[in-house]
Amino acid sequence: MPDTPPFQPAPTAVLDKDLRGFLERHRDLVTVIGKPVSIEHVGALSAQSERPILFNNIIEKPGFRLCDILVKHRCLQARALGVPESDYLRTLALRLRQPPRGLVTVDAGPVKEVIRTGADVDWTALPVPIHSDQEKHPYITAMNIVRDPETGFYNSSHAGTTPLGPRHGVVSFATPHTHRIIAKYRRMGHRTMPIALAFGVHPAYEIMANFSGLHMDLWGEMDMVGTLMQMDIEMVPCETIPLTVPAHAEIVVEGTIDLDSAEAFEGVVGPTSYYLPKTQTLPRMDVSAITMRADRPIYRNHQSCPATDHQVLPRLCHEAMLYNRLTEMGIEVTDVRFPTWGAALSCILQFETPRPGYVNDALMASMGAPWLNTKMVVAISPDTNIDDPGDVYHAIATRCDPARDLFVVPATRGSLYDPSAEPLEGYFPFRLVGKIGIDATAKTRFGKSDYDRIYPRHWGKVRLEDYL
Ligand SMILES: [Mn+2]
Repeated sequence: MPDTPPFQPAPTAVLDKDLRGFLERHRDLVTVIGKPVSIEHVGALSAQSERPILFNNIIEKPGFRLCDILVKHRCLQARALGVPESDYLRTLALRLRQPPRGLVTVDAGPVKEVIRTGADVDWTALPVPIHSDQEKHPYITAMNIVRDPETGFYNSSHAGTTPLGPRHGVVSFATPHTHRIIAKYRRMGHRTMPIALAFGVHPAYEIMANFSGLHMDLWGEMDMVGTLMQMDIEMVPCETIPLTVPAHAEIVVEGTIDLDSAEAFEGVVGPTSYYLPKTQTLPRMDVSAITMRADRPIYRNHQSCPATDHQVLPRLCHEAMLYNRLTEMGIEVTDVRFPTWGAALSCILQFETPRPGYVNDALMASMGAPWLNTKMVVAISPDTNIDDPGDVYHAIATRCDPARDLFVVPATRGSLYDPSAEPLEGYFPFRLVGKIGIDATAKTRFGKSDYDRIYPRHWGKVRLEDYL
């Protein structure tokens, strides 16, 4: 008999089909800004919010609303999946192990209430903010959809996109999977690749769209959204390209990537909050249609610095995949976290050590992950508060003997966004860096009770605010 029964997530409340339904259902968490706000100030204001924020009155863009900060914290991520916070990670991990539900094509949907094609198309009319004081151009962070020309699977990512005119711009494809799909189009003799940007979808779409890793020929991210949400995902055909798009999105931009183009472009705001890489060579995108809702469509922004959804969202499926890898070893995982304050370079593993030896294997499995986000991996015990950087630091300071409880691996794949990593001559923008694994778990070697944390008498029971 297994020690624990197989995990069954709590029955999911039927999720909302769209972003506006999600925002309405979770209005207890949403900060609604009714005062007039300049598009210039949207980024700095969004980044001060820990919760979903909705701007109803953008001075320069009266026809639109804008929202951000949908998944920054666990409590928000759990809302996106419709499960209690305590069930969130293992629910995501379980659903990623299930077969793709696929997509349902329908004839019509709210995203088709307004259709603009030809000379009526102008994507600079959308409320696209400039994200940092280093950038000269507005920066689109929407979910994009491309189709693998061999398998037909719908791949999604959030490639940063810069509008440079009413109907053209450049796209920074960061995920290796999209590069492979582009290579397939080229190999098959195509000069262009159809692409759609979907703005304002339920946040569960975005969690799935940010998957990156080992699914290559099993499915595309879009094919798994219904698996994650436990519902059919309705897609409508595009007006000008042979793709389907989420019928319940707020806004969709249709276009093509010019596969012969390579435009020099200045850098990007990396999730490390540095302006790296400083220069890029990017393909051109030509826009052929915009469709959207009629009633003040909600533009979804992902403010990219300093600590926002940008650090968190692309790492949520990583956490679930690491959960699965550690669980395969027989570890009962309490949590896996790429904390916002880890700059997308660090990961924290939290578990009770079954016996000596597990921690280093767990650290190695995570340090050797497919992505470039595990430069510094820290293992902690369940009594360390993973939400508190100070508590994690305390565990490193008190539970790790650097002479025996950490190890460094030289010369591994570095992040493009890590200024400490060595730029690789001839392989721009790739970099080389070492990795560190830190065992900051409670150990029993000098006496079990040595690691019991102590707190004041009545801690957590008496509250200062009751005496103010
Ligand atoms: Mn993919």
